[in-house]
Amino acid sequence: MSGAGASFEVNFDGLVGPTHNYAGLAHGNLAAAANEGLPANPREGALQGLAKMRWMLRQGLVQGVLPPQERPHIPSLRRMGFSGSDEHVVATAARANLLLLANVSSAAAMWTANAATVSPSVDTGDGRVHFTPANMTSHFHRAIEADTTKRVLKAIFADETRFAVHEPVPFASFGDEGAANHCRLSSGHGERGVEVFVYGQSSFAKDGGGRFRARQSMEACHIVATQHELWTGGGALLTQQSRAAIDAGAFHNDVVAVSNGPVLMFHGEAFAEKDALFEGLKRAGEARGFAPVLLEASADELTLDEAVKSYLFNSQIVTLPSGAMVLVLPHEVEETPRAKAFVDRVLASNGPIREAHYLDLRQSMRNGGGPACLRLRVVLSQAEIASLGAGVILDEAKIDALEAVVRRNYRDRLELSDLADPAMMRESRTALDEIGQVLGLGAVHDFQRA
Ligand code: SUG
Repeated sequence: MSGAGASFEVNFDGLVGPTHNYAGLAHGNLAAAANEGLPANPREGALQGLAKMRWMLRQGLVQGVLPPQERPHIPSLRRMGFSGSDEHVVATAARANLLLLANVSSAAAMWTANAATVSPSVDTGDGRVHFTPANMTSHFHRAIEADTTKRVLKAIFADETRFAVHEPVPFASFGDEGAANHCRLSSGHGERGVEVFVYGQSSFAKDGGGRFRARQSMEACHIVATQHELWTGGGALLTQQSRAAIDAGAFHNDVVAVSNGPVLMFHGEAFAEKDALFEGLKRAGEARGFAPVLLEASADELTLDEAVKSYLFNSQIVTLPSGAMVLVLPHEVEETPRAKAFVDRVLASNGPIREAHYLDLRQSMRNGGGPACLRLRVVLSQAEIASLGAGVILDEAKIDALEAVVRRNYRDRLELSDLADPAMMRESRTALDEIGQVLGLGAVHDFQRA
């Protein structure tokens, strides 16, 4: 909460979907590639995510949730020419190409850091909270998220006097992966901030030039910053991810950097032009009354490989009601001695981060999704929270109800071949209907609107 007029950072975590599986679909994502073909446990994944949400709630934070999406995504298969009953569509797609069915069955919408880029009302030209749903055009299994994401955001942030939910960035070549490549620094959540957009490369670059392709385009960053009306007063900075980071498996910048308030915690090799970024942050901070707190892990202290393996920087830094900050990290950091040593050094340094909390998110982590991937940050004033169009802000009873839905409807083992089971589609729809009822969401999924 900031001093001037209560504002809250609300984390909207994505609920893991009933079809969570390991199909190895994501390029440049080392965990997803390494775990391809492993049986998944969607029930455990969803319960791990809900335990994280409950922990946040119990710290006195405002915690939200976004629903899973309809998977398998029948409308995508129909657009490809599959026809007949929904069951027939799934069966014929499975016979034609099981990998295609895996793509339209991915539960990847759970990583809501890729749902949208969000600019709080204090930062924007028209004083509304702006959202641009990510187009996710780098991967087919993720590009099919954008339409439903937009619908869900419009249902929740429905009041157009307070919220602007834009169209996703147009033109597939301008890849936009949302808040995973966006940091915001400010003195407090409710104070005007500087928004840092981190791109992999320009869509017009002649040469991709590396092991993995960059997912976030420079042009998409420009478009989002422009439609969010951030440029006035230097409210946005664009900076490039280093090629070394992308090639080490940092497919999103949130694998190597995380911010909160005036703090930026990052790996020394995360950015292509670190000094220029620091200079820009310093100037922006001077104009906004804060000095950036830069917490850097040097390459000597921790290699990029260790950073990617442990997911140290895919942690959340949250400000408790007391004003102290807590690092929320995956267990894998505790199990990586040099990553843990960095955390201990940060805690001992007497800076703003006072505590570390380690969580078990292994189901999501095996697909390259740590604590930070699972949440979309939305800074909201009390009045903005009061105006939300659905019951997506959690309390203990809602978490209990969501856990019950998961226990009732989610499988505890899922392999690729199970996706062809027509019962899977029906179970998934029942779960989504029940989740929608708990959250008062209305008909946001295609199957509910038919
Ligand atoms: O896009 N994994 C996701 C992980 C996204 C993590 N998000 C952030 N870093 N914010 C991705 O790479 C794997 C799904 C599969 O392979 O089945 C996947 O899509």
